[in-house]
Amino acid sequence: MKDFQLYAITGEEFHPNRDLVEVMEEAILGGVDIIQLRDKKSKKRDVLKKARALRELTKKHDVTFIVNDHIDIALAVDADGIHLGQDDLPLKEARAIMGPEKIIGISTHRIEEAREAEVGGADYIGVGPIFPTNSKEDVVDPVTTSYIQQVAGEISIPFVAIGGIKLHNVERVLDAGASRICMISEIVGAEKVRETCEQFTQILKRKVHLS
Ligand code: 3NM
Repeated sequence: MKDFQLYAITGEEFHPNRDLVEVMEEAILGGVDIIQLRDKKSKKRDVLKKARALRELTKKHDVTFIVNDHIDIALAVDADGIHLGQDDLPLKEARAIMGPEKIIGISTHRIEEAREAEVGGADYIGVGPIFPTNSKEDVVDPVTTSYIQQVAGEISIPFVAIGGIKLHNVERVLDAGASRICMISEIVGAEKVRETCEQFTQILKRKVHLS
C-alpha cells in the first residue's frame, strides 16, 4: 500500500453544522493522506452515499480511502480498503472477499492481536487507544505509549497510533516510536480543520523520518 502518516477518520457528530465532504477536503488540503469513513449510526444506504462522495473526493486528491466495517460498501464504491475491529469479520474471511490487492487494516489493543494481524496478512494495524477518548463506544482502557514501544520493537507491518491524540500530546506518541497518527475529534472537530492538519503535518515532518 501507499505509505501514509496523517490519518483522519470521519466523525460527523463533531461538526454538526458542516458538510462531511467539505470538512474532509479541508483535512486533505492540510496534509491528511488517508481517510476512513466511519459511521456506526446511519442506514446502510446513507453510508453508501457518503462513501461514494468520499471516494470521489479522495480520487480527486489522490488520497487513500478506507471504509470502516462495511466490506460490501467498500467494494461497491471501489474504496482502497477496509478497516476492521476485533469483533468484525475475521481477517481471513475479509481477505477472501476483498482479494489480495485491497488494503485491510485491523484495530489492535494488545501485542497478541498485533502479532495475529501481522501473521494473518493485514496491511496495517491500529494501535490504541493511546489516551482516553470519548469518540468510540465500548472502548478498552488506554493502552498508553508503552504499547507503541512494544509494537515498534516487534511488528514489521505499518502501524498507526490512535485514541485521544491531540496537538498537545502528539509528540509523546511520536517519541514512543509511532510514525503514523490517526485522529477523529482533534481533526474533524477543529474550528480550523486545515490549519490543525497543517500543524500535525509540520510536527510529523520535524519528528519522523520514514525510510
Ligand atoms: N479506535 P479520537 S480509538 C475509532 O483504539 C477509534 O482502536 C480506537 O478518536 C482504537 O481521535 C478510536 O477522537 C477513537 O480520540 C479515536
